[in-house]
Amino acid sequence: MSGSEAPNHTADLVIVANRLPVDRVVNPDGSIEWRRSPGGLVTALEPVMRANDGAWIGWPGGTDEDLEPFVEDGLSLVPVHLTEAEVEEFYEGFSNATLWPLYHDVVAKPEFHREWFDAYVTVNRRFAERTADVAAENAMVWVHDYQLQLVPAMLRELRPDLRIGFFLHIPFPPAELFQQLPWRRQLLEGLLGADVVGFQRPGAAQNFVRLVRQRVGHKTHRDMVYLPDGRTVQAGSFPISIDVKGLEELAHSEPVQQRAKEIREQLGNPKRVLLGVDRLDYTKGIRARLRAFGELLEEGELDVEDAVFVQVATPSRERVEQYRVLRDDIDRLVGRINGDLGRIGRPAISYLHTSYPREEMAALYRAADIMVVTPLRDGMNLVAKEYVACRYDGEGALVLSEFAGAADELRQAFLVNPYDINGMKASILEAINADPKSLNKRMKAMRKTINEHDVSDWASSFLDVLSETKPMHRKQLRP
Ligand code: ADQ
Repeated sequence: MSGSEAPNHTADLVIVANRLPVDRVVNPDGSIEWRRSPGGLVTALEPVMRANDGAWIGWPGGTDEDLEPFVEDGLSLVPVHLTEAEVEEFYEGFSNATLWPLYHDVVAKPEFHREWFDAYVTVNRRFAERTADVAAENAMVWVHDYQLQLVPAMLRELRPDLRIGFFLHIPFPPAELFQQLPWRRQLLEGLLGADVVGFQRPGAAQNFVRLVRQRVGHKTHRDMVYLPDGRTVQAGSFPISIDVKGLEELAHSEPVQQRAKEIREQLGNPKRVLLGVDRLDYTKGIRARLRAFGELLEEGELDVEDAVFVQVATPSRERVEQYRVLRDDIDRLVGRINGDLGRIGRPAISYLHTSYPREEMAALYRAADIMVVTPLRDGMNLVAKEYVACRYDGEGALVLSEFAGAADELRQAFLVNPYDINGMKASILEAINADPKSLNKRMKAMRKTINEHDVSDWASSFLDVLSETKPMHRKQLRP
C-alpha cells in the first residue's frame, strides 16, 4: 500500500459515503496502488477536504482485507470493511434492490427482506462508529446518499458535538410510495439526526417534511422540522452540478476535437449522430428510447444512411437480478433493431458496454448532434449537464426527460415524458429538424444556467448552510 497512516480524531471535515474516492488496482507484479475514481463528488469535495483537514470514510470495494486508515495524495482515507454477506445484504440487497427501486417511483418492484434491513443497520452503525473516531471536536460531517440514511442519528448519539449534514443523490419519493417500507419510521428518524438534510429537488424536500409530520409526528413549518428536544432540522434542495470549466476546457482541447471528428468518420459520417450515455440501469429509460428510435427508422422518418444512435451503457450492479434481466433485454432489443433495420456497414444502433476516460466522453459529446437523456426517474442526471458543458459552440440539441432533476434547470431542452413513446419520437424529430438558430438560442440559455452553478457552488452552498446551524441546536457538548 502506498501512503502513510492517518492519525485519529483530527478531521474538521468528514465526508462519509458508501465508496472511498479511490479504486484499488493490483499491478502485474502484485503491488497495490490506489487510483482516484473518476466521480464528480471527489472533484467537488477535494478542495474543501484539503482546506479543512478533511477525511473521507467509505468502503474501499472488495471484502478481503480490513484496511487501516491511510493517506493517499494528501487525502486522509478511512476504509470501512464489509464482509461478503454484508455486500449481498446491505449493498446489493437493501440499498440496491429495496431502496433504489422504491425511491425511483417503483419502476422495478422493491423487495422487502428483514435480514437485509438488519445488515443495513449493522453497516450503518459501523460507518457511524468510524466517523465518531475520526471527527475532531465540533467538526462538520457530511453523509452521502441512500446507503447511509441511519448514520446521522447513530452518529449524533455517539457525538452530539458534531454538525451533521446529509445529502440524498437520488429522488425522495412521495408519501404514498415511501410508506410501503416496513422500516419507514427508522429511516426518517435516522435522517433526523442531521442538522441539514439536502435533496436534489424542492419536491423531494417537501416529501420528506410531509412524511416526518405524518409518520413521526414532529412539528414542521415549510422546510424546518422542530424536534421535541429543541433541536431543529432543516430540509432543502441543493441541485448537484459538474465541473463545468474543467470539462469545457477538455472539450476544447485539440486531441478531443480531433477524436470527435474521428468518431463521426468511423460512424460513416452520417448526417445525424444521436447519443445516449447511461449506467445500464432500469431507471434510465434506455429501452423506450431505443424503441422510439427504431420506430422512427421503421416508419421511414429516419434512414440508417443518415442517422445513427450511439448508446453507451456501462454495466452496473450485475449481481442484482433485475440488472441482469435488463442487460439481456436491451441486448435483445438492440440485436432486433440492428437485424431488422441495419444495412451492411450501417448498424442502426452502435451499442457499447465500455467505460471510457473523460477525454473519450468529451469527444462523444462533441460528436453528437442530439443527446437523448430519457430516465423514467433520476435524482439529477449529470450526463445532460456534461453534454451542455461540452457544447461551447452553441450547437447540438438535448432531449431530456421531465422526470430527471436536471429538467428543473435545463428548461430549454426538448422536454419529454419518457413513458410516451410517440411524444418522444415527435421530440426527437423536432430536435433533428430544428433550425440551427433556435438550437443555438436554447443551448446558450442552458449553458448560462450551468455556468452560474457548478459543482463547487453546490458543495459550498450545502456546507455554508450546515456551518450556519447554531450550536445551541445541539443537545449538549461532549463531556
Ligand atoms: P448516476 O445514476 O450514476 O448518479 P448520472 O448523474 O448520469 O447518474 O452520472 C453518471 C456519471 O457517470 C456521469 O458523470 C457520466 O459521465 C459517467 N458515465 C456514464 N457512463 C460512462 C461510461 N461509459 N464511461 C465513463 N463515464 C461514464 C446518481 C444519481 C443521479 C445524480 C448523481 C449525482 O442517480 O441522478 O445526478 O448520482 O448526484
